[in-house]
Amino acid sequence: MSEGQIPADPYPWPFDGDLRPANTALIVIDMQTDFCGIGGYVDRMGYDLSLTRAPIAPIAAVLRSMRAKGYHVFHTREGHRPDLSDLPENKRWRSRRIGAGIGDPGPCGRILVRGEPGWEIIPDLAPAPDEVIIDKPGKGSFCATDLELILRLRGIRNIVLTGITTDVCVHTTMREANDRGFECLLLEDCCGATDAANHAHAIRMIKMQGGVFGTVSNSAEYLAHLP
Ligand code: C5J
Repeated sequence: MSEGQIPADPYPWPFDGDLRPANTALIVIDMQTDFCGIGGYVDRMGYDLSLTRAPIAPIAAVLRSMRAKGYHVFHTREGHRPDLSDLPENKRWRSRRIGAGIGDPGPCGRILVRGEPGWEIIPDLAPAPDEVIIDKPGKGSFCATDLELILRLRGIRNIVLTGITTDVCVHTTMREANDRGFECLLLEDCCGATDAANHAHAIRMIKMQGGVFGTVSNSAEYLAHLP
């Protein structure tokens, strides 16, 4: 491992040691009430909220440090237009089938609809005024958004992935970013899934083939070595 690299598995990150605030962004994925709050989408589906709330404190620590050091920070929100014109029929049908219909009313407003209380990012991780917010209709953060354009315009090459859920929106985003040539690091305690085994398997998948989508570290190692 050289100066300027983060200890990670299966390789220290970034691969070439070029880690600077100017070329590196933190992405905080979908830390919305719908995914980790009482009465939100994940709660309505009956999953254990402690799993998707576990990354809140580690993400807050990473956010504090990266903000202080001048790194780029991005946030994403999964959600649909109020008229649901960007909601695929099969996505709605599947969600209704399990009692958490996207677009339907719930305790936090209409589920996964832009502008509703459940769709908001939780106050603990509220974006700062100068941070980029990407609204996405799907699981990946690059699909039908301007994320790639903004990353390229800013000269960002390294991406640190955090948020929920590890196996769905975080993994999809990491795969999309990797295919576009971005150098990806996932912080495992800064992510959570609706199922603990799926979280573990999603982490394991990244480490295959020498780091098939990037590499994996944790917030303590990351913060101890972040220049
Ligand atoms: C899901 C997400 N799991 N943010 N969305 O539907 O991972």
